[in-house]
Order: sequence, then C-alpha cells, then structure tokens
Amino acid sequence: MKTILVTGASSGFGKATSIRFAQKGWNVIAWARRMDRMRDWRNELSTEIQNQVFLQEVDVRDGDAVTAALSALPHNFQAIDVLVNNAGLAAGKDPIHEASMDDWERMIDTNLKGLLYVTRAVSPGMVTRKSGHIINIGSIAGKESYPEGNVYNATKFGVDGLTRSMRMDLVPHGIRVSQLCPGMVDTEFSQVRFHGDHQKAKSVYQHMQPLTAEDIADTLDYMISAPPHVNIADVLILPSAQASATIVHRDSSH
Ligand code: NDP
Ligand code: 8X3
Repeated sequence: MKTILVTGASSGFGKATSIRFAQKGWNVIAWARRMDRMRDWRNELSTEIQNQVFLQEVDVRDGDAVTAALSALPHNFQAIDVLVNNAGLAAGKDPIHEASMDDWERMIDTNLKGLLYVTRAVSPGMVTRKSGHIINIGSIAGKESYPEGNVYNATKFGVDGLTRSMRMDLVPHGIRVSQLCPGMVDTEFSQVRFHGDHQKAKSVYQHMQPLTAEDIADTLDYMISAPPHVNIADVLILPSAQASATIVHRDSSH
C-alpha cells in the first residue's frame, strides 16, 4: 500500500487531496494545526477508509514538531512515497510601504521555511529507499508578480526556485520533484488573506468561475499517477476565465 503525506490538510486543496487518496486506497498522513477540521472530514469516510488516515496536529513552522510527528508515525505509515508540500497562505494584500510585517513573517515562515523543514525531514527516507515524489504547491504568484502581491509573490517565486534545485539534488536518488501552480481557486485562501473579511474574499471570485479544490486534487492525482519514468515537472492550472495573474474575464451571468 502506498503512503502520501499532505501538509495543510484541514481545508482547501490539502483536504480534497487527502480524501481523494484515502478513497483510492492509499495510506494518508494528514497534517495541519486544526485537528477538529481534519477529524470532521475523516469521520465522513467509511470506517474501513478511516483507518488508512493518520491525522497529526503539526505547525510546519516548528521544525522540532515536524521531526517529532514523523518519529511518531505508526510502522505502516513510515515509508512515505509522496509528499505534497501544500501548507501555505497569503496574509494581506497591501502596498509594500504599508504592509504588516507580522503578515510577512507568517508567509515566509510557512510558505518557505515550513516547506523546507518538512522536505528536510521526509526526503532522507526517500533517498534511502531510492524512490519518492515531492510535489510543491507553488502558484501563478510564483510565475508573475502582481501589485500588492509583494511578499506572497516572493515566497512563491522562492518555491519555484527551490523546486528546480530540489529536483537537481534528488534526481540521482530516483526521486521525482514537481510543482503545481494554480491560479484562482475558491478555498479558504482569500478569507485567510483578507483576515476574515468575507466581503473582500467573496469579491475575488465575483462574476467568474474559479477552480475548485477538487480540480486541484484531480491534477495532483494525474501527476502522481504518471508512470515512474514520467515526471510532470511544472504545471500551471488556471480557470478558463483567467489569462494571467491580473487578467480575469468577469461576466455577470456567473
Ligand atoms: P486554505 O486556506 O483553504 O488551506 C490552507 C491549509 O494550509 C489549511 O489546511 C491550513 O491548516 C494549512 N496551514 C496554514 N498554515 C499552516 C501551518 N503553519 N502549519 C500547518 N498547516 C498550515 O487554502 P488553499 O487550499 O487554497 O491553499 C493551499 C496552498 O495552495 C497554499 O500554499 C496556497 O498558497 C496555495 N495556492 C492557493 C491558491 C488559491 O487560489 N486558493 C492558488 C495558488 C496556490 P491549519 O490552519 O489548520 O493549520
Ligand atoms: C493564489 C493565487 O493569484 O491570488 O496563489 O496569487 S493569487
């Protein structure tokens, strides 16, 4: 049985991907800070599938907690075949001269340092086993900057650069490293970005059809299911109404 570790599994892409792989018969290790949210979706699975899902309360910004969580895995969850580095956020959307430094710290600590801590802890086992697949969740924000994207852009450009270098480091060890870069997807992302301002969050997707978390789970499934000699290295996925980070066709019929 294969094992996947998904970070940021309490919501959005991470939740949809964890459910998808549990339903496909994989062992799923699901990490997030909100255990109640992960228990909620696990409880909705059939009893048999529930046993394939191992939940752990982990803040990826805490390197010691990451290492401790891996050490606490039951024997049958220890050989991780696939790591999806998904935990992340945008905090704020403000011009550089006005933005909050607390927001900056949260984004840098989660999107970059958290991804690094998890990768550093999981990849040695993959090297020993000479197999594995690491998928980093980047963003269109890591391909193009946009006004007021500043530090979020910087973290996702960082993920893009890291993905390429990680691929070089791990290619001799039979490990695939890929990146999935979505455009607009309707999850809790915008609520988090706008600090719980539901109106602002809603306006992001007004009069257009965004992607769903299930669209992202589909794409991850496709990337992970490719034959072992195929590495789908870098995917940019956009809603059909989005042409770039800043060009979105809005139509009042939506
Ligand atoms: P959600 O806000 O719905 O989910 C984010 C997940 O990340 C939650 O499960 C949250 O769990 C987890 N998370 C945040 N901080 C931490 C932390 N310190 N430790 C552990 N887990 C954490 O957003 P999405 O599903 O949309 O976002 C997932 C990823 O996709 C992010 O990296 C985001 O940047 C990226 N992305 C999103 C896009 C979008 O339009 N939605 C587009 C492109 C990329 P908890 O709070 O319980 O810890
Ligand atoms: C999330 C998509 O365009 O808000 O990464 O940066 S965007």
